[in-house]
Amino acid sequence: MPDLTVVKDALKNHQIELPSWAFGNSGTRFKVFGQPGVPRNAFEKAEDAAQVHKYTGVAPAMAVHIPWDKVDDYAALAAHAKSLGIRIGTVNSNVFQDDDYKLGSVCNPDPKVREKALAHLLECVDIMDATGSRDLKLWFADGTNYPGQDDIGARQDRMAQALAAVYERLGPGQRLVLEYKLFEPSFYTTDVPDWGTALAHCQALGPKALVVVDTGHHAPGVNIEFIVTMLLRAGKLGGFDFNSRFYADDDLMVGAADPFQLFRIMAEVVRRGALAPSSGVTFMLDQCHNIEPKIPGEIRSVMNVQEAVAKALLIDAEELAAAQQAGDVLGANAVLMDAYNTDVRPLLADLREETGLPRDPYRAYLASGYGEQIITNRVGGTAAGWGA
Ligand code: RM4
Ligand code: MN
Repeated sequence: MPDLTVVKDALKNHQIELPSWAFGNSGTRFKVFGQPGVPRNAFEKAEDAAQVHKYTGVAPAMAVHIPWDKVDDYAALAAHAKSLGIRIGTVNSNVFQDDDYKLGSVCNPDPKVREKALAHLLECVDIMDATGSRDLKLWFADGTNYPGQDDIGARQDRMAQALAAVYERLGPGQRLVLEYKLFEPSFYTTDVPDWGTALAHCQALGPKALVVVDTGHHAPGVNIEFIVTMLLRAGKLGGFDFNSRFYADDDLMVGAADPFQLFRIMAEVVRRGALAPSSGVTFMLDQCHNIEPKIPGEIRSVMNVQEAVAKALLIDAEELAAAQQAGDVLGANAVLMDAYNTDVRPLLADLREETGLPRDPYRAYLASGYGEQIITNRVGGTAAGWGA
């Protein structure tokens, strides 16, 4: 049995980063169902994120998305977050919502468009300087829809050039993290479709370039924990964008579709000592709450991650190694399944109580009245949303 004090300490130190966009209105290309009380700007999003941290104690950072979270004074935003007991985390760039990007951003055949996209990425690094953020997250919608539409290799050269310029601009302690996604919005080629492509670019750049695994960005059946292991072995896992997918890039709550997959991923993370913040792996959520209430949706997601982490920490590593060495196929599998089938909710509730947190963050938040308060207070202005 793993030492319970070690398990509890690991759980206490584990941190989960929240996406600002999860607090704003979002939807599908069919309809955005607006909700009352949603934040109208990045400052109010930080207030909502702070609520999630208040009740869970493990979510002290909020990632921002530029320009969705554009403000006049980023240092003031960081100070506001600090006053609420959280910090501004990863800065996510957006080079996919401008008419100029119809044929791509940094891979666009037109050098003027490439310059514009690069200028935005560099502006994001300026923002990191002001907010004290470590990571710039890059996700590109770049790709083509038809064979022959553009030169596949030339697009890779343009990508490499832009990445190198961003890399050059990074300050000490700053990193770029590159996200891949197999398809959408382009359907014939995507310029960074998989972890191999992302890794190849990051390896060419150097130690401050790492790969992000968004759990929703894979084809059905892909063994994500294998990818995680490969990236950890290479020292190139920058972080996660957690969510659940039933079909494609659904951005549904992490742990909803396949909690067992989440456990298997976390088992590899724990196995390779990458859980602690000092490992440099960011555990971020990348979700949209289209029909469910947003703050409770984030709290539930944080709890789902914690449950997977707790189960992963409960794997008896010694027993597992012994079974593996002995070639005991079923015995090794049983060690894993014993941990997965443990009900860790009482353990997590006890741990929260010990650290002065409510045993059930979800219910405690609902009972707090904050949800009703924001509906009353946030009248007027334009609700923030990603404009689907
Ligand atoms: C992308 C990707 C990015 C996110 C955008 C909104 O599919 O997952 O991480 O910033 O969506
Ligand atoms: Mn993502």
